[in-house]
Amino acid sequence: MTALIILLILVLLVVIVIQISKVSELSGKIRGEEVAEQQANNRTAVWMVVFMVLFLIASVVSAIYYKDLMLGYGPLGAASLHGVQLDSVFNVTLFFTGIVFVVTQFLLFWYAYKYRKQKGRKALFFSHDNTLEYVWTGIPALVMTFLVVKGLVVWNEVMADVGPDEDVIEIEATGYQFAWDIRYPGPDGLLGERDYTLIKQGINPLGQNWEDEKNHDDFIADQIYLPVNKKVRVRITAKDVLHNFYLPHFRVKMDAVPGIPAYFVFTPTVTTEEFRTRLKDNINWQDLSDPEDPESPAKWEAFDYELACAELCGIGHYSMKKIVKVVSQEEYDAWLEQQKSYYLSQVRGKEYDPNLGKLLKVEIAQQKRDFFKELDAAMSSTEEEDISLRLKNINFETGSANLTKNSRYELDNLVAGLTKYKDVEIEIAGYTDNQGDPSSNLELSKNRSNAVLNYLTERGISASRLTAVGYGEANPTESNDTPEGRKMNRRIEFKILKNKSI
Ligand SMILES: [Cu+2]
Repeated sequence: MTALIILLILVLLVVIVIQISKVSELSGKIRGEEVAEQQANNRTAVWMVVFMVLFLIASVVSAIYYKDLMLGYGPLGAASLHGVQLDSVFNVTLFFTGIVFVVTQFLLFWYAYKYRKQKGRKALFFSHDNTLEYVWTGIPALVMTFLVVKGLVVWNEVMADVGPDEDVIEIEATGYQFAWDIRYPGPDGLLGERDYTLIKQGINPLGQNWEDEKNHDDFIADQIYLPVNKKVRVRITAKDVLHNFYLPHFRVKMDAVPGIPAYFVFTPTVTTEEFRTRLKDNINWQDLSDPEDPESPAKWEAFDYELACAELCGIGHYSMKKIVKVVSQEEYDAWLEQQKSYYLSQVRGKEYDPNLGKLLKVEIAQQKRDFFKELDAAMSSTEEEDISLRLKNINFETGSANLTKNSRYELDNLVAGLTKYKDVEIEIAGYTDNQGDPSSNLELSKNRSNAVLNYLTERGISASRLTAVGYGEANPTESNDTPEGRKMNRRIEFKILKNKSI
């Protein structure tokens, strides 16, 4: 409705101007052409000055009015270390160009007024003036040099790569029509190799080389999580066409070009929560985040940093948005803990897994983490009873007490555990399933727990802290009717003898 009214007013204004010019044309004919022309010139000249004043006032007022909605001003100050510098470069440039803007606009309209055509006035012939040439070449050259040098200094700082030993989180953003895949390096802190020929939709979307160990713990995150005040290096790539990795609040912007590696290093300095507090008292952020829903939170409460694609890359371009969360180191660590390696959750054990049958470093590390998680929990528990823990990754050759090669990692975890808690005494308990003769099962379980005991004593654990017991078919944890259940029942446990420890 408002737009319609404005349109009508504009149409009416045009009609009025046409009518006035018709009237002055007619009056001109009556009064004589020359006088009429002089009057028209005077009128136009005055309008020029009026327009200049209104135009300059509108420029300044609108800039002040919209200040808080523009990046770099009010609550939208930079949320990264280098962003503050970039904003200052923009402000310095705006200061000089602002002066030039006001002066040139003033002169343009003022001269149009002053030198309007008047009877008897002749134009001055002016061919050349050296001083003027010096002034209007020299001053802009000086100002430009200053701006360029200042800009270059900041550019070199902003675009500097990380040093070899710097503490940095490296992540990778791959743009494609129409989303971003954000890859994190996992606990090893290193991103694995990629090869575009390995890309397979649904199986290996990024073309990660699964024979590269660094890939085994990499994960693809659905949001960008970053700890505050920690340097981040983003590898920026694209799979199909040109995209642009744009984090407006952090002043990060870089083209993502297929086949050309690019990067951006930045340090977020304001957490999402802190940024919301910045917006809390600002008038532009008080409306409902969803105008249709009166229960929805205010805009400032619903605020999130976001990643956008700043390249018109196709019809779904607008949907290339991802939420960015900047959190404390503790929250970041907790989030990391929950993320699942793409390889281990989607590829491991499938027919296209090139590492079938191999125990991987990442799995050994996981075994260790799991082992200590359980052991530490058991040791800090206030439970008076003895606590039994299953050694999940110890296996024997079929029907014998020979430990398989890969069992050594779990055994080494146990050695480390007993070294960490040096006052603990344990019982090593061997169990079998119910297949075969019960007495030979009992014998086998005894031999197996003894094999574990021997391994421990060979690695310096005092035999006085260890007891090996074979329980045979006793105490099944699962039904012996299924192969899976029997597999679970064939096991080695160790019991922390609470009452004997100090
Ligand atoms: Cu895009």
